[in-house]
Amino acid sequence: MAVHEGIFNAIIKGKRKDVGTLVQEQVNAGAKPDELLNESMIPAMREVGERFSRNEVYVPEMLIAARAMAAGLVIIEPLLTAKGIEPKGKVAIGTVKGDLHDIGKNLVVMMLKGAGYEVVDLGVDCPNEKYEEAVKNGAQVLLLSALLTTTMPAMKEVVDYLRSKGLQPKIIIGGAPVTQEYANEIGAQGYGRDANDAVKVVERVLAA
Ligand code: B1M
Repeated sequence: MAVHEGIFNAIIKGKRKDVGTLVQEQVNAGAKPDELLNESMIPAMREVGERFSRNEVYVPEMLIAARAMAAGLVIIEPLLTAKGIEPKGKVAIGTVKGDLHDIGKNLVVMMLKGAGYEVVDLGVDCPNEKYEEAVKNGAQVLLLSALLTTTMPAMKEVVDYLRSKGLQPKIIIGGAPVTQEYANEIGAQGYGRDANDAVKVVERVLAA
């Protein structure tokens, strides 16, 4: 499937109702939800970011676009997540302290649920103690998301904090500015390039 121009443009313009209607129409017409997501919706958010970098749009427009994206995700999510099967494992995910971006994290949640994992969503701006609690409540893998270069150091803080408490969960990091090199540097067990990759990395670290 090629980019659906209507959905792409409606997200960029922040037309929440139109996004909901168009995504539902496409789903009803038999479009694959993952193709709508990867070929029209995610590229629209990327385009918003590029326009922000060029000072063509500002924070309010980014926020409105994010809300419009969310209106489409509500329709896509139940189609991508598996239900009624025994979980493969328990994982927890949060966007790190100081960071409010949650669209990427929410996609990772969706893909992990779809792959059969029990997922505890710790939300955004997540303090170290919340990660600690999740591990104490049985999360085998912790996933940390960061979208800002300024919040990447909070990932290292989580790793150091948990080690200082004697906890050794497997930790996977991800988000636009994050790299495999950074994961190695802070002692995380894995790096997920995108939401699909995050699932593969969870599988790999759990099997190790
Ligand atoms: Co912000 N923002 N933002 N923003 N925002 C970016 C990230 C930015 C790149 C825009 C730009 O300059 N071009 C820039 C960061 C620059 C940098 O640090 N390198 C930026 C900035 C500067 C800011 C503010 C500082 C702006 C300001 O106030 N002056 C501010 C910070 C607020 C804060 O967090 N404390 C801010 C605010 C916001 C909004 C609140 C307005 C809104 C977020 C709303 C929300 O999330 N609910 C927003 C948005 C929408 C964006 C852009 C436009 C879109 C982000 C997004 O949702 N992308 C973004 C530009 C861009 O990304 N190109 C931008 C779509 C999403 C699907 O992709 O999140 O990358 P992404 O997730 C991907 C992968 O990264 C990966 O999987 C996903 C895809 O499959 N992934 C993981 C993510 N987490 C993962 C975890 C994993 C594995 C994979 O395992 C652990």
